[in-house]
Amino acid sequence: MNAESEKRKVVLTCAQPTGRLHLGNYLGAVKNWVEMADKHECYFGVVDMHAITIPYVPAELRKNVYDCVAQYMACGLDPDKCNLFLQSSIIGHAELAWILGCACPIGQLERMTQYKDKAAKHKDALNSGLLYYPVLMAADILIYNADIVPVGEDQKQHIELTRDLAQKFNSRYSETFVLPEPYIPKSGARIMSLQSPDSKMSKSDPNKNGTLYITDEPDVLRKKIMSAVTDSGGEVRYDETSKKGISNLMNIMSALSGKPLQAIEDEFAGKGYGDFKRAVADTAVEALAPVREKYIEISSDKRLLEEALKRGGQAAQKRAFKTMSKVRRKVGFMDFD
Ligand code: ATP
Ligand code: LTN
Repeated sequence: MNAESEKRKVVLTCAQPTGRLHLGNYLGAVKNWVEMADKHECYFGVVDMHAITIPYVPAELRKNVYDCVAQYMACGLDPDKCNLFLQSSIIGHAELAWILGCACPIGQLERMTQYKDKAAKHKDALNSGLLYYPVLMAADILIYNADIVPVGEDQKQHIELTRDLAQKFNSRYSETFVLPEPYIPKSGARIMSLQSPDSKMSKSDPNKNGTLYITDEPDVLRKKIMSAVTDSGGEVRYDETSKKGISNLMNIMSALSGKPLQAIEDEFAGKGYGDFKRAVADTAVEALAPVREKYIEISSDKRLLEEALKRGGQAAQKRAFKTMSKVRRKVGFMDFD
C-alpha cells in the first residue's frame, strides 16, 4: 500500500431508518463501516428526511431512528470512533439540496432507476420528494466533502449524479466540492436468501425464513439455518452455479468466522449437509450473540442513543456549516450579523 492510500480520508454513508438489520446488511455494509471507523474520519447518517418520501407514521419513524442507532452500535459502530448523526437534526442538508436541485435537469432525475422502481410501486401517491431523493442524497455527501462513500451496487447511479452535480457547481462558481468515490464491497459480500439462494437476502423477502436478522434469538437462527434449502448431491463444496444453497452457507460461515472457503471444504470432506448446517448455525449463533446482547442492553436506553446522535451531530454540524458558509457566499446569498 502506498502512502497516499493510507492517508486518513473522510468517509460518509447513510441509511434509512427502516426495519431490522439482516445478515446481508451486516456483512455487506455495517461490518465494513466498523472497520473504516478505525482508519478514517467517518460520518454515518440516519436519513429520516429520505424516509418520509414514502407513506409513514411519525411515531414509528421516531422509534425506528432509535432502533436503527441501537442496531448499528450493537454491530460495533462506536460513537467514540465515528460520528453518528440524524440527518434532520443537521442544518444545511435541505438547503444544499435546494441549491443543487436548481442546477439539476428534471430529465436526469426521471432517468434514475430507483425513482422509476419506486414510482411504479407508489403510483397513486407519487410525491415530488421521490423524484428529488437523489439530490438530497447528493447534498448529504457533498456537505461533508466526503472522499469515500460506501454503498451497495444499487446506489452507484446516485453517486454518479452526485459527482455530476459537484462538478457543475465547481465549474460554475469555483472549486468547492470534492468528487466522491463510491466504495462498493466485493461480490463475496452478497448474501443470498436461505430459502431462494437465487435472490439476495432482503428485508422485503416475503419468505421470512430466508432472512437471518442480527437480533434473532439463537433458536430462531438455528431453525432458519437448519431449514435452509440445499442442493442435490451431499458434498460440501463451493460452486456458485450448481450448489447455490451450500455456497451461500459457506460464504456466511467464512465471513462470520474468518475461515477461508477451502478450509471449510476440507473440514467437511466426507461429512453430510446436516453436520455442516449445524456448524454454520453454531458459527452464526456465536458471532451474533454479542450483537444481540449489546442490542438488548442499549435499545431501551434512549439517553445513550440520543447522546451518541448529539455528539456525532455536533461534529457533523461543524463540518456542514463550514461547507455551507462557502456555498452560500459563492451562490450570492447574504448573511446579516
Ligand atoms: P430491501 O429489502 O428493501 O431491498 P435491503 O434489506 O436489501 O432492503 P438496503 O437498505 O437496501 O437493504 O441496504 C442497506 C445496505 O446493506 C446496502 O449497503 C446494501 O448493499 C447492503 N445489503 C443489503 N442486502 C445485502 C445482501 N443480501 N448481501 C450483502 N449486502 C447487502
Ligand atoms: N439512498 C441510500 C441511502 C442514502 C445514502 C445517502 C447513502 C441517503 N443518503 C448518502 C450514502 C450516502 C439507500 O437507499 N441505501
